[in-house]
Amino acid sequence: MALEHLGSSLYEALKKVFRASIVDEATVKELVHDIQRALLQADVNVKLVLDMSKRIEERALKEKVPPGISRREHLIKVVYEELTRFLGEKPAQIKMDPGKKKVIMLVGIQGSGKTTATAKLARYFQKRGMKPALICTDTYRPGAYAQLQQLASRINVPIYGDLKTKDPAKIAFSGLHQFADKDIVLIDTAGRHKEEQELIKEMKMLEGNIKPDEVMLVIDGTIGQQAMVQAKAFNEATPIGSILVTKLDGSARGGGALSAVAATGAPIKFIGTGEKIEDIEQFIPSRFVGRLLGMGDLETLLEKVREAEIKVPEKKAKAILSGKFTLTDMYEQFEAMKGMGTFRKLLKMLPGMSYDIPEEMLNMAEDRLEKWRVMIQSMTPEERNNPKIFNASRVKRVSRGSGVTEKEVKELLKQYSTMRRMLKTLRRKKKLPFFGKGLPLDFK
Ligand SMILES: Nc1nc2c(ncn2[C@@H]2O[C@H](COP(=O)(O)OP(=O)(O)O)[C@@H](O)[C@H]2O)c(=O)[nH]1
Ligand SMILES: [Mg+2]
Repeated sequence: MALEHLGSSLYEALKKVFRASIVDEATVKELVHDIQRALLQADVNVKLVLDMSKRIEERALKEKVPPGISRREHLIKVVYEELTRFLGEKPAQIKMDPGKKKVIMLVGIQGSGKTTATAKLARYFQKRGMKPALICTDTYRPGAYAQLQQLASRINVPIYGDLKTKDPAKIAFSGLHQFADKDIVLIDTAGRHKEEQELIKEMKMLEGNIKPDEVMLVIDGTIGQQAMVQAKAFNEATPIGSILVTKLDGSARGGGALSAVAATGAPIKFIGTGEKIEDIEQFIPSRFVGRLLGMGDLETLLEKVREAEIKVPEKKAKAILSGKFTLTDMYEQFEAMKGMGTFRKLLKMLPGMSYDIPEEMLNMAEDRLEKWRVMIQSMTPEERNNPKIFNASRVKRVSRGSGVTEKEVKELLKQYSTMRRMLKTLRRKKKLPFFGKGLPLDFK
């Protein structure tokens, strides 16, 4: 799924922020760069990309971080907000007046997905307890009525059509008359025009005749940035217009279409995400962004960041990097790994993403942690800070004091010196190193 691809590259970018040892200007710049690349790959307009990334950078670097949230959380929040703003701030709703029938007419060029969308919408409203009905006014394409009829029968929704007349307005009138008792009537139209101007003209003519409550333009999401032209013309031509962007499942250009439409200010109300009748959803920018990033809303996202964030004071991180690494530090690192369970779950939420934390590392951390805690507690502060002083009698004492074998104490000390050695070799790197097989040492 194309948008999923955009989502996973955006999430890859954020993951770096989750894992950076410190969040500084370089982190922000790298993130902005990664986001730019992800959006450009999804065919989003260059100017839009630059505008948005500039805003992210400015806000992340200049805004005062509110008390109670970390710089890291603030950065994620800024990204989330700017992505949401970029896709249109408020969700556009279909307003239903109780007791009053709603008539929605769907227009769009041939193949954009009108007929499918008509049935999808019927299903959408049916599921929400309303009584929908369909009218097919496509007298142009052979088989148009049969296509809609087939979809309608699958969801058990009544349909009106008339194969004997070529007059779409006449069909619509008869259908509306027949469906007087329905909550919502969806009118499918013929869309033979490749030309936007012609399409808009015909839409206006039909609209003038039928007088629907709402005209919904169906735009094929695979056309990428070109969607802008249609959305703009439409938005200018009709004050009661809304937009449904289809095929956001199959296209590498989905991000382009969506952002192009959003940029025109035309309200996107629904998106189509597959060929099946159920593959439709209301377009709620903030939720959509959350899903793109693999998380629900901003709060859930921040919660995840907090879970992933382990507070290792910067001073301490620096001390470790400069070569001071004690048993206490090591213990804290493994304690920190306990939080990895949630972090791992989070990473797995995005389909198609595999982030492999070796299973044995996690298990080891959890199983042994308790023992290590006891062993380290049985040590003197001097031993903890300078494990080099351990000799046979000290090992024996700790083993007795903590109820483990001497072998286990030695193992702990061996783990410690292995980690210490690794840290030494990685000392010059800016970020805190990884140990084991790709297990981050910390997430601060
Ligand atoms: N993958 C995918 N295909 C879609 C979607 N919406 C419509 N289609 C397909 O696009 C083609 C044209 O759809 P149709 O509804 O007949 O378009 P119309 O000519 O505008 O009425 C059909 O093969 C549909 O199955 C969508 O959201 N995702
Ligand atoms: Mg059709």
